[in-house]
Amino acid sequence: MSLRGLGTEEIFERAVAGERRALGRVLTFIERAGEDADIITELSHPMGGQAHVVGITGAPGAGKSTLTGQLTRLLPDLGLRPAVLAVDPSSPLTGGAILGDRIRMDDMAGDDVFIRSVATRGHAGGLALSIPGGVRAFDAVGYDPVIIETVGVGQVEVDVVGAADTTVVVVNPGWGDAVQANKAGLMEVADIFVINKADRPGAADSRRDLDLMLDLSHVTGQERSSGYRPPIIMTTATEGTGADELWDAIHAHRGHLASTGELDSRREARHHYEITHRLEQLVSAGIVTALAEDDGAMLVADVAAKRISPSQAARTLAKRLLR
Ligand SMILES: Nc1nc2c(ncn2[C@@H]2O[C@H](COP(=O)(O)OP(=O)(O)O)[C@@H](O)[C@H]2O)c(=O)[nH]1
Ligand SMILES: [Mg+2]
Repeated sequence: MSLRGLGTEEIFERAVAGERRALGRVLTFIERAGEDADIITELSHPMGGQAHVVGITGAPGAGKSTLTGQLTRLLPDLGLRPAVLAVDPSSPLTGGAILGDRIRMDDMAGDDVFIRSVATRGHAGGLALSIPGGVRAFDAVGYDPVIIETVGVGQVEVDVVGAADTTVVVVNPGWGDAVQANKAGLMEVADIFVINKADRPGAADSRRDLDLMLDLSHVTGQERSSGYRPPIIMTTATEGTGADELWDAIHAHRGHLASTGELDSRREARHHYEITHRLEQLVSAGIVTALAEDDGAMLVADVAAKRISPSQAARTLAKRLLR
């Protein structure tokens, strides 16, 4: 059925009713970050909070997409409806290649699975807002779990994926990978480690190295406080080996979160994070406006003429902004 002529609310309702094309449109609204996105946020927020949000991160080529593909193949058999938000720096704005090549994509186009590729370039609202928005939409529509796949580079990506309920860090055989992950701040956010490409030489060594790293105090803060130690799962994603074990570990982590009350605190952190970014956006927009207005321009002239200092000008504008 066509969506033409429908309002944002109606499109959202159709998405909730299970219309895939409507959900696709809802996700586009969120990415464009306009008025429609705000309406979707209002509608979807009260309905969310059900889905288990799983972040999967790691270097490009580590096998995140292949592994995610295996999970989406596995989960419907367990009665689950997984959705994937793949944050893909190589993807064009139109969301071209999803999870690698077309064959794999078609393979997974079942009704119980929804996969969305989000390009990082030309992103109006910024990933810091569109990822939580996309997760909320999937959640409201009844997908569970919601998997976020991101390359673990850049602060926003680490923040977003670290704010998932469960964060999976994927590395490959070879010590260098674990060191890179550590540098990128991924060790601290990992709830589960995956050594993918376990079919390659050195997988057992990597496991031992990772274990040693986990023994180091700076990454075991979490363990000390709650008795949880991130497990290390070996996978060969191209063959599907280990995907079921990974899901078991994700599921077990969810149980741990629920029993310790950490699920609530993680979600609180997520809200905190999103509110912060929304606030930053509002304030930035306010700054642009304030400076463009007449008295803003006058303050700039005053600074140029040395009647006031730049900090005085900024304080004056801040007072007006926060009024
Ligand atoms: N040998 C081997 N290759 C793999 C494995 N998993 C993924 N690959 C290959 O690694 C490449 C990158 O995989 P991809 O899932 O796109 O990685 P991503 O960038 O982390 O999403 C692809 O050519 C995959 O076929 C694995 O377990 N073993
Ligand atoms: Mg990928």
